[in-house]
Amino acid sequence: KHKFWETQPVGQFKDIGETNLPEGPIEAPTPLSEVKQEPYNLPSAYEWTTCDMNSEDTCNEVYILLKNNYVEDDENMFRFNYSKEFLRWALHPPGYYTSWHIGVRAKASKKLVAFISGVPARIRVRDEVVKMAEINFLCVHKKLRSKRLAPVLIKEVTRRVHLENIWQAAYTAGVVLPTPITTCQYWHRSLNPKKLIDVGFSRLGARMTMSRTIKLYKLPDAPATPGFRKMELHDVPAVTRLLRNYLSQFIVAPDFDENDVEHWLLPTEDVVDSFLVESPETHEITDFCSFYTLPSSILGNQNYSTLKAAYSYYNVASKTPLLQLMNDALIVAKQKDFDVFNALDVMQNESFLKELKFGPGDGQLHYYVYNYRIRQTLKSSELGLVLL
Ligand code: MYA
Ligand code: JJ1
Repeated sequence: KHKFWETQPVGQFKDIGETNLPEGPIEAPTPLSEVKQEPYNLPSAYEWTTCDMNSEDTCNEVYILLKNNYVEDDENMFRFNYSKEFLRWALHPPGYYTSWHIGVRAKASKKLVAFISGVPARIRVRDEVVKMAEINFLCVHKKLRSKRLAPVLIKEVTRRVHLENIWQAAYTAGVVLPTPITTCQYWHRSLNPKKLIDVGFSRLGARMTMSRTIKLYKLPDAPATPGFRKMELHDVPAVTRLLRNYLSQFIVAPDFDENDVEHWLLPTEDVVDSFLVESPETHEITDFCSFYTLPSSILGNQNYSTLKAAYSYYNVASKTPLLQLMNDALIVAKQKDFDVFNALDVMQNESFLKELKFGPGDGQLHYYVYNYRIRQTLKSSELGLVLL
């Protein structure tokens, strides 16, 4: 059934329940001299290109490919529209490799027709920190689908990751592949219910009017927690301590150092927002919340072309109740004109989703690791990792 994935070092469906298999790498690393030195073959009309995202033109080509061909919901009403600034941020964390930003062009026109990317990350699985690649933005142009190009892209990024002596990877997908380490549910909190209903993102509930719905989702004008403010550069050490301590309770989570926190969590306009609570008395940093900006194109609506969505990222509540902290996150997201606030049921998110009027979406997100066996499927609340 999975002609490609059956050949790869990933958990296979037939092994589910085989609790005796050891946790850890499925295949041992090979000497670097044994890693294939040449790129995999593409159909003869296509060629490999390495995408330098610092180049305005290249970044624009990747942006346009994804804008027109990336992930849609199951009814093809919305398509992710990652901004250029977001893509540059997502692909340039500390220690990134330009060689892992891989495109395919049509030889004749030089048009970019496919893409896949990786970035390096240290991911902790129970008590082991594993160097991995996070694979994202796999995309094949709509006109080139179902020609088995995706396996070639995946093999090529695998080869280039191996050349850097890295042998594991983490990735997410909306489709079921062999085999998820966990499956997460998307939840949505309406901030602009009228627009969400007008574009078909949500529906008027039974026995609900528009004005009752607007009232239901109303939020205060300003955050409630004293000392709630935007994160700044000088907060990086304190946020790193808070976050490392918090993430230590999850079975799979990133091993963030200060450089990672500066890159991934320091606010970047229209890309990532982070807030914290600084105790007005002690000036201690006690709580933290963050979300990233990922708009979706609205396909075929007369009145609107973009849905502005915030996605919950990493949140830590050590003094403020998590419910109150996330309510403040909703308030600042509303102030910033987001239409919807999305979250997965990872970490402790279940504790606030229903009370803060999130509703379950029709999408799920499956998490995977490549070449690393995890003994049992995790609960989504045991996962401390959010990929973009
Ligand atoms: S997830 C986002 C993926 N992108 C989209 O959904 C955008 C819209 N769709 C497309 O662009 C195409 O439909 C894609 C497939 C490119 C997805 N992950 O070429 P094909 C398998 C992995 O004929 P197409 C993200 O970015 C499928 O099961 N495999 O199909 C993370 C089949 O294999 P098998 C997938 O539809 C990506 C084969 O591809 C996915 O033209 C992580 C068919 O190929 C998917 N999302 O193209 C990648 N969808 O027969 C893995 C389909 O075996 C990274 N397939 O079932 C692994 C780690 C690598 C690094 C390792 C380092 C050590
Ligand atoms: O956004 C999603 N679903 C929305 C829109 C559904 C439109 C019709 N299909 C949804 N809306 C309901 C909201 C409602 C608000 C009031 C309270 C009740 C709920 O459910 C879904 C997630 O739910 N998104 C997708 O399907 C996009 C793809 C998700 C897989 C992503 C794979 C990414 C790979 C990255 O590497």
